[in-house]
Amino acid sequence: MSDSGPDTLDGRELDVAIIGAGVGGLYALQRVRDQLGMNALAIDDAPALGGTWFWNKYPGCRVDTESSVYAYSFDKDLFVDWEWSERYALQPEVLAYLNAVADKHDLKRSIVFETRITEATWNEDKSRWALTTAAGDTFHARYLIEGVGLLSSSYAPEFPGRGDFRGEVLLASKWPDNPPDLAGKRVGVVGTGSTGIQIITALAETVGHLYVFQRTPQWCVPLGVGPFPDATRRRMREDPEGFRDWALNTGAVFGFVESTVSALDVSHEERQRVYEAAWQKGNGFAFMLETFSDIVVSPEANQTATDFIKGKIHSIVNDPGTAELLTPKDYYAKRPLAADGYYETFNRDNVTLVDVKSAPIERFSRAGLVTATGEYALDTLILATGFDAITGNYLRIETTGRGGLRLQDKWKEGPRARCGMTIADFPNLFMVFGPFSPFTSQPLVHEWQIDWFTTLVQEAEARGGVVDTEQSAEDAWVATCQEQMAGTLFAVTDSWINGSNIPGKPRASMAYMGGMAGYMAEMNAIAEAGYRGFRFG
Ligand code: NA7
Repeated sequence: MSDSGPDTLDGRELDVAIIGAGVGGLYALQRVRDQLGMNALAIDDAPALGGTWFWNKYPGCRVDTESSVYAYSFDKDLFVDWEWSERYALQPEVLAYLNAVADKHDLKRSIVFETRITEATWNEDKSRWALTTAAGDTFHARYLIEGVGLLSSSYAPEFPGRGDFRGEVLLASKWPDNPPDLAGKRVGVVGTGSTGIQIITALAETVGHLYVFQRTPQWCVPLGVGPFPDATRRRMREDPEGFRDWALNTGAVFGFVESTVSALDVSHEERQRVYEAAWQKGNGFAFMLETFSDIVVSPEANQTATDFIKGKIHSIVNDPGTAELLTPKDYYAKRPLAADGYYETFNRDNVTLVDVKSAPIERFSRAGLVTATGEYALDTLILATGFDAITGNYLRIETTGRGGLRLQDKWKEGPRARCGMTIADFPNLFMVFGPFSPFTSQPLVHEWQIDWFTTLVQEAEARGGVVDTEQSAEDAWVATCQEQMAGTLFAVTDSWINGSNIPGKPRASMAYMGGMAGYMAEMNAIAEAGYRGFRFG
């Protein structure tokens, strides 16, 4: 338990319990404790705050969303005065920012660290949640906010023979505080998603030899790392609220305005010009969404983008066989990747691309990793194998709502929730960026959702102290999201977005694809209609 948080949770009666002290949990705490004057605590199993930014401190870890929109706006002074040094902040800078927010608002005294919530049970008679920790403490809260993270429940495949391996195995998403010095070592990386490509580009120059174990290649563009742009800083300082409102109304809130032009409505030359400019500028989300409007919905438009990136791969990578292995065969419709110099890395003599699609990883050996066709001697193996995304951390808490309904049963075939925030039959429970939230970057949207559902909490306080979601309203929200997702190529392209990265996980639609402006309009309409689809009392 932290020095600054309370000594014990056992027996405590709270207005609000917040699970998680990451980007979502921290603002939720400030909002309910300081703005609404409620008795609240946040609980996190990490020894310090930051959530995903606490755990993910692997080499090269940085945001690949513009830093300008990777911040809270509720504290206008910090929003404009925080001096982001880079356009895409490195992990230590993001963590420093979150600590600065927490220090300024004295949040740490209300956070209980190194404590895992294992059970949450709704008590119908007392209209409150009973929460149990891994240590066996029980406490109660009238409202429960879960800021448990979209991409925080780590996934690591279990290759047989782990005990035989004499080297070290590191999980990127649980990077140790005192990592081994990898300079000059033989290092393997399994996984070539957003995490893997950051590690690969960060380590290639310093390690002795890097083995990249790639199962499925992904389309990758440069990121365009550089200093924080002065023009953006000026815009934020001149009109912070205007900047925030602009960002929230840009579509997916990544710091640029989404295109409204079809890739198929312009000439081949114009397309190449637009793609080349986007490549030079960098940023995966921008390459996917700022260039043309239909890359993620039209197979033909998608192919214009993939033809361009394919051309880049083959012009950059010297060995044609390696270039071919690095070229994806599926749509450009996963969470887009961006890293400077990624493809160039494979021209280095000390980097070997190992295709583990055609020759899967079989087991560890004493010396390293064994695939169907060979053994690779390693000092260190890094697993960048992703997350049980979106639903994973909710389902790790044994959660029981009205009438003994278990969340684990309700979500057996995939999540069911309304507005990305509430779940029918789980009263007074609010998720920060839960399933069926908008497909956007996160901090500003977390803040927006927290403001919205805590205003609903105030409404509940005035109307009996309990609010639940009507089943029909939840069904309608899920149906809308399913319909939106079915119109995109994300639905048919394997990735964590639809759950297909985790063996045995049901493939499902889990996001609202109508853009942040559409989402805000729907949420505002619900509130203005007296919280249509919610039951009070
Ligand atoms: P991702 O994007 O889910 O990538 C995980 C990678 O790990 C991907 O290349 C997987 O290959 C690979 N993987 C997983 N299991 C295996 C096995 N058994 N063998 C070989 N390769 C494997 O996770 P990230 O952490 O990179 O990124 C997730 C999000 O975190 C990201 O979007 C950011 O927003 C933060 P596959 O494609 O499944 O063949």
